Amino acid sequence: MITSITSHPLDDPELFEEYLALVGDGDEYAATGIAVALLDAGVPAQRIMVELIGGTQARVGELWAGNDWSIAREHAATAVNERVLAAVTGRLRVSPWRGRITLACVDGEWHGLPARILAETLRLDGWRVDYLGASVPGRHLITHLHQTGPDAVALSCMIPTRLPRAHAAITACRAAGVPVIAGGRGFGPGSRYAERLGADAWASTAAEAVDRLASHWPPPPAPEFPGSPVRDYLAGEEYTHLVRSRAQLIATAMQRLADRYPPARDYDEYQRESTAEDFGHLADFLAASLYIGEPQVFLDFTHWTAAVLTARQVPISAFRGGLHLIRDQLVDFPTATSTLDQALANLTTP
Ligand code: B12
Repeated sequence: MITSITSHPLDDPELFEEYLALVGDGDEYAATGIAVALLDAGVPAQRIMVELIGGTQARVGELWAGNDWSIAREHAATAVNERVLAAVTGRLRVSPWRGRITLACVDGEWHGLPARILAETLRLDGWRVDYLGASVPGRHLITHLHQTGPDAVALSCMIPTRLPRAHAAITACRAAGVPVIAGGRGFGPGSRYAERLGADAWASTAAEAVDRLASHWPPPPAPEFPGSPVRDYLAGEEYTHLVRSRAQLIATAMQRLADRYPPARDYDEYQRESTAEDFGHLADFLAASLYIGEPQVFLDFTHWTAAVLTARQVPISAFRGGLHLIRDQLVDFPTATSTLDQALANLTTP
């Protein structure tokens, strides 16, 4: 338990370290104690949710990626943060006066906590929020809109592989007459991807979303309404081929694996399963980068994967071999090939 709360407690790195240690230890009660003490000391709830809970959660991800924490410890920490968030928001009562927002994670998107933080932040700002949670299939989202008639849909996407589904959801919401604000790391570092997929607005954090929605909402309809902007690369030929041949691509890569990377001959069942899963991630990130027309989506993924593998003493040659096995099957597809070449070139520099 913290001993004292200074006038600007969230500027104190020690407080974050203490909270992180409790979360990492699964100590839900003590972690909640810190958050509630901050609230009682007058720290705005929005800052507790975004900076303390959200900031710690991002640190948890780094600790897992660096192989300092196991997946189990990461899951336990996430569960504690979810409980602390519930404890903080359970102490707040704000009557909605602004309007109604539907908040959903894109189909196949399981990162529910960032969206939950956003939901609670919007509630504090006077919105009535229907939080639909993780992985909401597009058609159910649209049914919900028809039943509730919200002023906005807030759509969360934390991994770029879900961007094609985000596009479908954005298009359907706008066709139903409800403007969409998009957000989450999957939409990239700026508003570019969100604009490309036809969203009416974008914000990088919950705090920014509050500001964006509080003024000039709804936005004037974009000129392309009701459809989303038609671009060559969205669902272009290369993307369509990759998605259709995904299963075959992975199966062939698995068959050729031991020739390209001989230690794979001794892989046990679990290792083979994980490798097939990794090929699936490769294919999905490549497909997303083709869909959105941004090789950087794939390059970020390979850069991050290389760091994760290195932290676990997996030789980078195994990863290079995997990239070649996918590339060899896509030689007729120039954008895919050049993206894979860039990724391979980047891997030479540790
Ligand atoms: C916890 C976690 C999980 C948990 C999620 C549990 C839960 N209930 O949320 C589980 C275990 C399910 C998970 C699974 C996976 N994860 Co994960 N996960 C994380 C982790 C550690 C934390 C996420 C989080 O809560 N962050 C804290 C929040 C507060 O961060 P934030 O982005 O700042 O949030 C703000 C904004 O995004 C914004 N925002 C969010 N939504 C919206 C919506 C709107 C409309 C607006 C305006 C704003 C907005 O507001 C938020 C608050 O300010 C991150 C690491 C990280 N650094 O974030 C990885 C991370 C997101 N995961 C990642 C990956 C790869 C995966 C998996 C593919 C792993 C795997 N191999 O299976 C799967 C994919 C599952 C899926 N299909 O969704 C990668 C994504 C990589 C990439 N290139 O995009 C990350 C970044 C890890 C990494 N690289 O270090 N994960």
